[in-house]
Amino acid sequence: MQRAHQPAAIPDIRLATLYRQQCATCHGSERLGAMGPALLPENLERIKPAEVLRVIREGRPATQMAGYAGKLSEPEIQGLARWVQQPPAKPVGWTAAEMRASHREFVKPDYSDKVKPAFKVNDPHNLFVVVEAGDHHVSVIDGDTFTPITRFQSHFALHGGPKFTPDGRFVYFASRDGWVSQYDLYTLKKVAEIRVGINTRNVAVSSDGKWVLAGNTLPQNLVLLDARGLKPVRTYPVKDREGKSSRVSAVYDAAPRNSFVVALKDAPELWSISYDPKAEPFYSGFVHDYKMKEGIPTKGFLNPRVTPLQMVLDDFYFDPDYKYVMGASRDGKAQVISLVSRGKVAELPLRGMPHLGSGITFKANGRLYMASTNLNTPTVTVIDMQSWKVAKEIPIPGPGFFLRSHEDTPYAWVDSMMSPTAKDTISIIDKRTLEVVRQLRLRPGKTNAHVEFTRDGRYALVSIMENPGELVIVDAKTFREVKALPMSKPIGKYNVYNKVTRSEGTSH
Ligand code: DHE
Repeated sequence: MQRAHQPAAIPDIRLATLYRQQCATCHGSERLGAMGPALLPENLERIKPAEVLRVIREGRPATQMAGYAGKLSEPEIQGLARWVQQPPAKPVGWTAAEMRASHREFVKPDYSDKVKPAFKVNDPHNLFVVVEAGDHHVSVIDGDTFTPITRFQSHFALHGGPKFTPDGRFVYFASRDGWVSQYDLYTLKKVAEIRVGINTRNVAVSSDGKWVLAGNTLPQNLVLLDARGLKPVRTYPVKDREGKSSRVSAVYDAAPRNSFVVALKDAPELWSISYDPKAEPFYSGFVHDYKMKEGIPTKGFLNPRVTPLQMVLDDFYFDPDYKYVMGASRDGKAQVISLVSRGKVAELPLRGMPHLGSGITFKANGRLYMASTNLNTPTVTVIDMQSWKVAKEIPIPGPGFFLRSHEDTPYAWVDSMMSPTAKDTISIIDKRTLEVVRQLRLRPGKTNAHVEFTRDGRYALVSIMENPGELVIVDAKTFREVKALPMSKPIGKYNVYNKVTRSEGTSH
């Protein structure tokens, strides 16, 4: 049988040279990223191999990334696409010196509370920050008039919710490849940025507005930054009680407890780091290489305190007082942990793959409930937070990712974006009856997902997560569309007031 002619594969050594010649200026000589994103397997794992190939061949619109079709041969393009998805010959790291060298302060803002927004806006607390993943931009939208105020380029692939200072003036973004940026919503200027790692999970901002904590998976550490200008203050290697390194799953701000909470991906531990200067000292019971020894009293302020867990739990939801945390493991087991007694208080009988991180709380019929989506089961699970029992599994047309509500609406809105057939459906749940009362398909066939309410709960903003996509504004009482703004794959949108007041219907 005659074989079709296959061009000979290009040897790695030639691909490494091609990379140096064609890609290193923007993506860094060690593939750690520079003006362009890092090109390492960890950074590319969320991009389909066919998409990597397409971007090298055709470029990425609205960025500096030009297409190489015509400049490189097809086997060279295919070889490079394969090569950047392989681990590098030498393991990569990110040193403290590299982090410090990446730090840039663009402006020195006047931090006094005399400063007011430099543009016309009725209510600076009703601004929305919209993360547009299609072309890596952020839009700021006036939540009273639904008009765009500004749009600026972000780092590549922001992930997680932007976090705000308590006054709502400064917002912080984290990119998957380690950049943390501070932006001033009053002057509409980027204040500072720093690259804290090669792979970052997310950031949290302390409720006193003084600290930003970033959690990394590469290197496996936490980086504490000064919230005013993002200078690094301290790096915490993430090692468990046996000294074994762990990736960070996420960092959270437990405002009522004046502390950060850190979820670990590889160790059965939960960490709290108090940012209260008057925090009580504690016996660390915690050994690692930054000056803490087992059993030695440790200053409470800015030192990690470990809560041992029975299993690795890495997706969390907190009760409104941050006394309890509900945690889920990768294989779907879930428990309630007390942050006060630092131990397990209940098992949660959940099915599938609960997405506690998307949870909301609400009061109905005299009970406090928590509800969250499930990444592989077409239900919203409602948990009674007094008994820690499942109150109801509400069926929706497909597994959902994001769930949202607001104190001033009786409804919770959930997408089914994990389902190829129902990704265009938003289900509206009545919080009083725990029934789906309405379904919206704002743009049939397209991903309709991630809802956030205006400050007063009167309107819901829904992403059409496509490129080109839209931000659709819907009247939360009549469910009628009132306006749509063109956007480039808007992933998440965040209302300043709902975030800084920790609305029970949104993420914190
Ligand atoms: Fe996220 C938040 C983890 C995939 C969009 N995501 C978070 C948070 C965590 C998390 C821990 C809370 C951090 C915060 O807001 O500070 N996400 C994970 C994963 O482990 C997962 C499943 C796989 C991964 O590769 O990380 C994952 N996330 C996604 C996506 O595929 C999404 C849909 C698109 C994208 O851009 O990556 C996505 N995640 C988001 C968004 C938030 C988020 C929009 C903020 C939600 C909010 O409304 O606050």
